[in-house]
Amino acid sequence: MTKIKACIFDLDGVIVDTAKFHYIAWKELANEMGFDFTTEDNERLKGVSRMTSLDILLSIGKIEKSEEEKLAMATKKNENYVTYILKMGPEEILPGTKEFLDTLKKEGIKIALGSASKNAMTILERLELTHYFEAIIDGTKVSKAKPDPEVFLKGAQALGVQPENCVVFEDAEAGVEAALAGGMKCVGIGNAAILGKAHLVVDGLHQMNMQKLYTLNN
Ligand code: B16
Ligand code: MG
Repeated sequence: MTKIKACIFDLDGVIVDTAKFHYIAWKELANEMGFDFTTEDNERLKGVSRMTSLDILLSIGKIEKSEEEKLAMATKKNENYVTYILKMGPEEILPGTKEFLDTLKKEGIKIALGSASKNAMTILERLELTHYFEAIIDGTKVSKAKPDPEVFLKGAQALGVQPENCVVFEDAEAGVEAALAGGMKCVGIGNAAILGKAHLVVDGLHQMNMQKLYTLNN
Protein backbone atom coordinates (compact mmCIF):
# COMPACT_ATOMS: atom_id res chain seq x y z
CA MET A 1 0.00 0.00 0.00
CA THR A 2 1.30 3.43 -0.88
CA LYS A 3 2.11 5.82 1.92
CA ILE A 4 2.59 8.88 -0.26
CA LYS A 5 -0.54 10.98 -0.30
CA ALA A 6 0.74 14.51 -0.86
CA CYS A 7 3.56 16.49 -2.44
CA ILE A 8 4.61 19.88 -1.06
CA PHE A 9 6.65 22.09 -3.37
CA ASP A 10 9.05 24.88 -2.58
CA LEU A 11 8.71 27.65 -5.20
CA ASP A 12 11.95 29.47 -5.96
CA GLY A 13 14.48 27.02 -7.38
CA VAL A 14 11.99 24.16 -7.78
CA ILE A 15 9.12 25.49 -9.92
CA VAL A 16 10.70 28.70 -11.19
CA ASP A 17 14.12 30.38 -11.11
CA THR A 18 13.42 33.69 -9.41
CA ALA A 19 16.90 33.68 -7.79
CA LYS A 20 18.16 35.62 -10.84
CA PHE A 21 15.70 38.46 -10.14
CA HIS A 22 16.42 38.43 -6.39
CA TYR A 23 20.09 38.70 -7.37
CA ILE A 24 19.64 41.75 -9.61
CA ALA A 25 17.61 43.57 -6.94
CA TRP A 26 20.00 42.76 -4.05
CA LYS A 27 23.02 43.65 -6.21
CA GLU A 28 21.56 47.08 -7.01
CA LEU A 29 21.10 47.73 -3.30
CA ALA A 30 24.69 46.60 -2.54
CA ASN A 31 26.12 48.73 -5.34
CA GLU A 32 24.25 51.79 -4.04
CA MET A 33 25.96 51.21 -0.68
CA GLY A 34 29.33 50.98 -2.44
CA PHE A 35 30.12 47.25 -2.43
CA ASP A 36 29.75 44.37 -4.84
CA PHE A 37 27.48 41.36 -4.49
CA THR A 38 28.48 38.27 -6.48
CA THR A 39 26.43 35.36 -7.82
CA GLU A 40 28.33 33.22 -5.32
CA ASP A 41 27.11 35.46 -2.48
CA ASN A 42 23.59 35.08 -3.89
CA GLU A 43 23.70 31.32 -3.22
CA ARG A 44 23.59 32.14 0.50
CA LEU A 45 20.19 33.81 0.08
CA LYS A 46 18.36 30.84 -1.43
CA GLY A 47 15.43 29.73 0.71
CA VAL A 48 16.25 32.43 3.29
CA SER A 49 13.65 35.03 4.32
CA ARG A 50 13.77 38.61 3.01
CA MET A 51 14.99 40.21 6.26
CA THR A 52 17.61 37.50 6.88
CA SER A 53 18.77 37.96 3.27
CA LEU A 54 19.26 41.66 3.99
CA ASP A 55 21.25 40.85 7.15
CA ILE A 56 23.52 38.56 5.10
CA LEU A 57 23.93 41.28 2.44
CA LEU A 58 24.84 43.91 5.05
CA SER A 59 27.33 41.54 6.71
CA ILE A 60 29.05 41.04 3.32
CA GLY A 61 29.36 44.85 2.98
CA LYS A 62 30.31 45.15 6.68
CA ILE A 63 27.57 47.74 7.08
CA GLU A 64 25.34 48.33 10.10
CA LYS A 65 21.84 49.82 9.82
CA SER A 66 19.02 50.49 12.25
CA GLU A 67 15.89 48.31 12.18
CA GLU A 68 13.97 51.21 10.62
CA GLU A 69 16.56 51.67 7.87
CA LYS A 70 16.58 47.92 7.24
CA LEU A 71 12.81 47.84 6.79
CA ALA A 72 13.01 50.69 4.27
CA MET A 73 15.82 48.92 2.38
CA ALA A 74 13.94 45.60 2.26
CA THR A 75 10.84 47.40 0.96
CA LYS A 76 12.85 49.15 -1.74
CA LYS A 77 14.52 45.88 -2.80
CA ASN A 78 11.14 44.15 -2.93
CA GLU A 79 9.57 46.90 -5.05
CA ASN A 80 12.41 46.51 -7.52
CA TYR A 81 12.14 42.67 -7.44
CA VAL A 82 8.37 42.81 -8.01
CA THR A 83 8.86 44.81 -11.26
CA TYR A 84 10.78 41.78 -12.58
CA ILE A 85 8.36 39.08 -11.44
CA LEU A 86 5.41 41.00 -12.90
CA LYS A 87 7.02 40.57 -16.33
CA MET A 88 7.18 36.77 -15.94
CA GLY A 89 4.86 34.39 -17.75
CA PRO A 90 4.33 30.61 -18.04
CA GLU A 91 7.49 30.37 -20.18
CA GLU A 92 9.47 30.81 -16.94
CA ILE A 93 8.14 27.55 -15.44
CA LEU A 94 11.07 25.12 -14.99
CA PRO A 95 11.10 22.06 -17.31
CA GLY A 96 8.92 19.11 -16.34
CA THR A 97 6.94 20.99 -13.68
CA LYS A 98 3.55 21.03 -15.40
CA GLU A 99 3.91 17.46 -16.59
CA PHE A 100 4.71 16.23 -13.07
CA LEU A 101 1.88 18.26 -11.50
CA ASP A 102 -0.54 16.83 -14.09
CA THR A 103 0.65 13.28 -13.29
CA LEU A 104 0.16 13.85 -9.54
CA LYS A 105 -3.36 15.17 -10.13
CA LYS A 106 -4.20 12.15 -12.27
CA GLU A 107 -2.86 9.80 -9.58
CA GLY A 108 -4.88 11.50 -6.84
CA ILE A 109 -1.86 12.87 -4.95
CA LYS A 110 -2.61 16.15 -3.16
CA ILE A 111 -0.48 19.20 -3.97
CA ALA A 112 0.60 22.12 -1.76
CA LEU A 113 3.10 24.96 -1.90
CA GLY A 114 5.55 25.63 0.94
CA SER A 115 7.60 28.74 0.20
CA ALA A 116 9.41 31.41 2.23
CA SER A 117 8.39 34.04 -0.33
CA LYS A 118 5.81 36.69 0.46
CA ASN A 119 5.39 37.08 -3.31
CA ALA A 120 4.42 33.44 -3.90
CA MET A 121 0.79 34.17 -4.82
CA THR A 122 1.82 36.76 -7.41
CA ILE A 123 4.42 34.42 -8.89
CA LEU A 124 2.00 31.45 -9.15
CA GLU A 125 -0.55 33.69 -10.83
CA ARG A 126 2.01 35.01 -13.35
CA LEU A 127 2.96 31.39 -14.12
CA GLU A 128 -0.74 30.40 -14.37
CA LEU A 129 -0.16 27.54 -11.91
CA THR A 130 -2.36 28.59 -8.98
CA HIS A 131 -5.14 26.09 -9.75
CA TYR A 132 -2.85 23.09 -9.16
CA PHE A 133 -2.43 23.90 -5.46
CA GLU A 134 -4.96 22.79 -2.86
CA ALA A 135 -3.03 24.64 -0.16
CA ILE A 136 -0.61 27.55 -0.45
CA ILE A 137 1.59 28.26 2.57
CA ASP A 138 3.93 31.19 1.90
CA GLY A 139 6.01 33.76 3.76
CA THR A 140 2.88 35.64 4.81
CA LYS A 141 1.58 32.61 6.73
CA VAL A 142 4.57 31.47 8.77
CA SER A 143 6.42 32.93 11.73
CA LYS A 144 9.44 30.60 11.71
CA ALA A 145 11.81 30.32 8.76
CA LYS A 146 13.22 27.08 7.32
CA PRO A 147 14.97 24.95 8.72
CA ASP A 148 11.99 25.14 11.07
CA PRO A 149 9.36 22.74 9.64
CA GLU A 150 6.42 25.15 10.23
CA VAL A 151 5.80 25.94 6.55
CA PHE A 152 5.60 22.26 5.56
CA LEU A 153 3.64 21.16 8.64
CA LYS A 154 1.06 23.85 7.91
CA GLY A 155 0.91 22.62 4.32
CA ALA A 156 0.30 19.01 5.43
CA GLN A 157 -2.32 20.15 7.92
CA ALA A 158 -4.13 22.25 5.30
CA LEU A 159 -4.25 19.19 3.02
CA GLY A 160 -5.41 16.94 5.87
CA VAL A 161 -2.45 14.57 5.36
CA GLN A 162 -0.05 13.25 8.03
CA PRO A 163 3.57 14.48 7.69
CA GLU A 164 4.88 10.93 7.13
CA ASN A 165 2.65 10.69 4.05
CA CYS A 166 4.13 13.86 2.48
CA VAL A 167 7.04 14.36 0.10
CA VAL A 168 8.70 17.80 0.02
CA PHE A 169 10.58 19.11 -3.05
CA GLU A 170 13.32 21.57 -2.07
CA ASP A 171 16.38 23.25 -3.61
CA ALA A 172 17.84 24.76 -0.41
CA GLU A 173 19.72 22.92 2.33
CA ALA A 174 17.65 24.67 5.03
CA GLY A 175 14.50 23.50 3.22
CA VAL A 176 15.67 19.87 3.16
CA GLU A 177 16.39 20.13 6.89
CA ALA A 178 12.92 21.60 7.46
CA ALA A 179 11.25 18.70 5.64
CA LEU A 180 13.20 16.11 7.61
CA ALA A 181 12.53 17.95 10.90
CA GLY A 182 8.82 17.75 10.02
CA GLY A 183 9.05 13.96 9.61
CA MET A 184 8.53 14.10 5.85
CA LYS A 185 10.30 12.53 2.89
CA CYS A 186 12.36 14.96 0.83
CA VAL A 187 13.47 15.18 -2.79
CA GLY A 188 16.37 17.60 -3.23
CA ILE A 189 16.43 19.60 -6.46
CA GLY A 190 19.98 20.45 -7.51
CA ASN A 191 23.41 19.52 -6.20
CA ALA A 192 23.67 16.20 -4.30
CA ALA A 193 26.81 17.46 -2.52
CA ILE A 194 24.72 20.22 -0.91
CA LEU A 195 21.40 18.39 -0.58
CA GLY A 196 22.83 15.03 0.51
CA LYS A 197 20.46 14.72 3.48
CA ALA A 198 17.47 14.40 1.12
CA HIS A 199 16.08 10.90 0.45
CA LEU A 200 16.60 11.43 -3.29
CA VAL A 201 18.31 14.19 -5.29
CA VAL A 202 17.41 15.03 -8.90
CA ASP A 203 18.43 17.87 -11.25
CA GLY A 204 14.87 19.09 -11.67
CA LEU A 205 11.22 18.06 -11.78
CA HIS A 206 11.76 16.89 -15.40
CA GLN A 207 13.50 13.88 -13.83
CA MET A 208 10.52 12.97 -11.63
CA ASN A 209 7.86 10.35 -12.28
CA MET A 210 5.54 8.14 -10.18
CA GLN A 211 8.01 5.26 -10.13
CA LYS A 212 10.69 7.45 -8.55
CA LEU A 213 8.17 8.98 -6.17
CA TYR A 214 7.11 5.56 -4.94
CA THR A 215 10.72 4.53 -4.22
CA LEU A 216 10.27 6.88 -1.24
CA ASN A 217 7.54 4.62 0.16
CA ASN A 218 10.07 2.48 1.99
P1 B16 B 1 10.38 37.32 -0.80
P2 B16 B 1 11.46 29.73 -1.59
C1 B16 B 1 12.55 32.11 -1.02
O1 B16 B 1 11.62 31.33 -1.71
C2 B16 B 1 13.76 32.44 -1.86
O2 B16 B 1 14.48 31.25 -2.16
C3 B16 B 1 14.67 33.38 -1.10
O3 B16 B 1 15.80 33.72 -1.89
C4 B16 B 1 13.87 34.64 -0.74
O4 B16 B 1 14.68 35.53 0.02
C5 B16 B 1 12.64 34.25 0.05
O5 B16 B 1 11.86 33.33 -0.69
C6 B16 B 1 11.78 35.43 0.42
O6 B16 B 1 11.23 35.96 -0.75
O7 B16 B 1 11.35 38.45 -0.66
O8 B16 B 1 9.70 37.25 -2.14
O9 B16 B 1 9.39 37.28 0.34
O10 B16 B 1 12.70 29.14 -2.14
O11 B16 B 1 11.21 29.40 -0.12
O12 B16 B 1 10.26 29.47 -2.46
MG1 MG C 1 13.81 27.44 -2.90
